[in-house]
Amino acid sequence: MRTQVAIIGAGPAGLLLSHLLSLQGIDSVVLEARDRAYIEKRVRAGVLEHGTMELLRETGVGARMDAEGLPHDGIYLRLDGESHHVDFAELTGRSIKVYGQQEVVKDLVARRLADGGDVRFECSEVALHEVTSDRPRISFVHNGQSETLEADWIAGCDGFHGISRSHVPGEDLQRLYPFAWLGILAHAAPSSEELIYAKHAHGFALHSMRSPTVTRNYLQVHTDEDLAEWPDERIWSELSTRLAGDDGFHLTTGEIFDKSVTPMRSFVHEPMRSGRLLLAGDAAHIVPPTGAKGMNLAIADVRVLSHALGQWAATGATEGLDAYTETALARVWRVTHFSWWMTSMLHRFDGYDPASTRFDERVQLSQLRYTVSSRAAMTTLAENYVGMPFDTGWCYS
Ligand code: RFL
Ligand code: PHB
Repeated sequence: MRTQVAIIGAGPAGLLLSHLLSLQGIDSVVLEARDRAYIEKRVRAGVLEHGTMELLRETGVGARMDAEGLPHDGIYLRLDGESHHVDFAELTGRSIKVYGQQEVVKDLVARRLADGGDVRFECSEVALHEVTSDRPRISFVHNGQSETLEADWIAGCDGFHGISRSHVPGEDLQRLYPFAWLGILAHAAPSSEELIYAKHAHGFALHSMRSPTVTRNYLQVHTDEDLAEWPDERIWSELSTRLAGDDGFHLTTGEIFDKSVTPMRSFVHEPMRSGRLLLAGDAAHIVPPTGAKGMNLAIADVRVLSHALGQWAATGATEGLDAYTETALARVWRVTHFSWWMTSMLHRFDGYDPASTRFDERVQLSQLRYTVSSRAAMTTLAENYVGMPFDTGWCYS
């Protein structure tokens, strides 16, 4: 079996790459380890940047997002109960949308299959061969049969725990954080029009949503937190305490139908290419979720990659592919800094040295007070949150 671009992983990165390639007449095959129902139910990101929305719309996969996604013009930052609105629309002229990652995945799978795309679920024993030669291959097992897929290029879109990154020699740069997020989904109406990012003496909390009847909330917890110690009443009580505000905020509760603990990490692998293997999305980098950036960054990578592959398919030129690592990493590091900054500003850090911990708390508080009181600082937050534009050298347009 042969294709132009073999794609490993049917997450947002792999599926969107396959779609963007097909719009340029480039053939691809997507190999996914899980089944379709699993990837369409996996609960993860919820916030789409301005540029992500535009890209989905421009390429014909934004209709349901526009009909069902929740438009947001800003966020609230809460500082021990004191509320501050960051008005994205006024500060940047741009906004965001709350639309679950699994909905984006559903829309992309439906479109690939409607267009006759080749997406193979439940592939096992996926292995890469000779990625630095002109004839890279992937071997895998599908429906009990051993198969080989030859390609001109391989896109490793297989997430943080995938196999592709190990075939790209280079450097892992990372920062671990001494806390995790306990996330819940509940049948309860959102208690605020906008997302609330709260810094509280007990730790960080985030109030988000998925629809007019479903809320998504997060609590900062220890990295080794045992979910069994978090019965529903304790979660609601802790959320109410940390999210409480001076604006009469009242947290609506309801049945919790999903609970998980996610460790926090910043990670970048450099470079993002070896020979004919190109990494995109979480396969190459991850950010802590405080800036709502991971899926948006995965999408930004494949936007660059699809243009580079389009140039190669049309003319045989590899300038775009040769520049892929450098072009993609410029945005990766901007987003990595922003996510680290939001995380550092809003979480409780318990250090070993009490004097240093108190020092860090004062600096953190000063940073947060400056951010909510200076228009310049608030604009910095806003323009990064809605996403840096693609037309100013971040990406080919
Ligand atoms: P994915 O989504 O992990 O997809 C990778 C796919 O590859 C498959 N796979 C393999 N397939 C074949 N062979 C193998 N050997 C394979 N190994 C793995 C996997 O089954 C999977 O289907 O990576 P991708 O496409 O790069 O997308 C990245 C995003 O999923 C991720 O960055 C976001 O979810 C991060 N994130 C957020 N991002 C945002 O932009 N906004 C947010 O609001 C946001 N909130 C979050 C988040 C992530 C969270 N968690 C759970 C990590 C909130 C949370 C709690
Ligand atoms: C979410 O709704 O899941 C969400 C929102 C904002 C974040 C992270 C996650 O920063």
